[in-house]
Amino acid sequence: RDARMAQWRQARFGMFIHWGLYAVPAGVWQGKPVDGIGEWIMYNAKIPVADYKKLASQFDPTKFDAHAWVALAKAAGMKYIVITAKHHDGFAMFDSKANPFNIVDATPFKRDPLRELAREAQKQGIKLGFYYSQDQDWTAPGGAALTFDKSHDGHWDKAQLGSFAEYLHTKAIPQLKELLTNYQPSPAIVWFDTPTADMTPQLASEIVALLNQHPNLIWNNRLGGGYKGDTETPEQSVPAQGYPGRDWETCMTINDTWGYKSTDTNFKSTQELLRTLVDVASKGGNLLLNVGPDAQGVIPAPEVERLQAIGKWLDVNGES
Ligand code: FUL
Repeated sequence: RDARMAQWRQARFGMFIHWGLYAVPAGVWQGKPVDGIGEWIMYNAKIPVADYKKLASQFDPTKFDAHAWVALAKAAGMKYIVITAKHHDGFAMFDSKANPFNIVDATPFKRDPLRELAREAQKQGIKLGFYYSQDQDWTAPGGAALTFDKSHDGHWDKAQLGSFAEYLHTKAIPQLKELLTNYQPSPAIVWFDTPTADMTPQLASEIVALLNQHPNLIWNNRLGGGYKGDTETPEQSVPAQGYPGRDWETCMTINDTWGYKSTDTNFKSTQELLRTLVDVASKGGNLLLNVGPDAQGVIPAPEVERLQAIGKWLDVNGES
């Protein structure tokens, strides 16, 4: 475990990328701003599955440039990147044979950004990991939807109903296999998210069996089914004492959203971000700082500026 974690522990600073179909509505649905984080728009506006799926035909991020994204991460002093391969909306940002709701089959763009990023990450010498929403999936029958209110099970469209085990066996596990085997190099990290009670120890163990075929793989504590994974994942905060005896990574947004939202301009200052980075590093953790590219494939300029400024500061004051 120590050998596997050594590089991750030294990394200190990584780039989180939340990029998906939600960048198309960008926080606005039917002309009205929707409260909450951008990548949750389908849930918060209770968008019917069929309507949400139609967004794919409008998603053509021709300004996406894997070289530029990786170069930006490097310029910021980041040592790894974790990108959303599939978020809770169920849309795969990669070439998937397991399910047609993906960027290659369902959009005019037709390219696989994860493949392009994997190639660039290798060229530029930086690690790449994939975020995968294994439990919530709002467009696949049987996929979970978090319940914040106990009077219903979280779903809002009949098309979402089905067996969770079947969803796992026909979509999530096959797609995880694709992510673990179709990319060169294979991902360094799988970042799971929002486990619900649907993920029983038995079902989770099927995923763990798959993960165990990749002995160098690092995965976080959000799989569910009682598994603790390799890393703790405090969100939007730095734990006062760190996590003695555990590896940990604070993930944080630069503004208030993970996925692009046109109306969110509440950007933290470079100074505040640097303080957070130093705070995290001094307590032995990593900082996974998020960017939210838009529907053209462009990382918002205020985010780029801050990352470049952080990199300049690290060049003068950092360790490496
Ligand atoms: C959360 C998710 O629900 C958010 O959308 C985001 O991906 C964050 C990093 O994890 O719990």
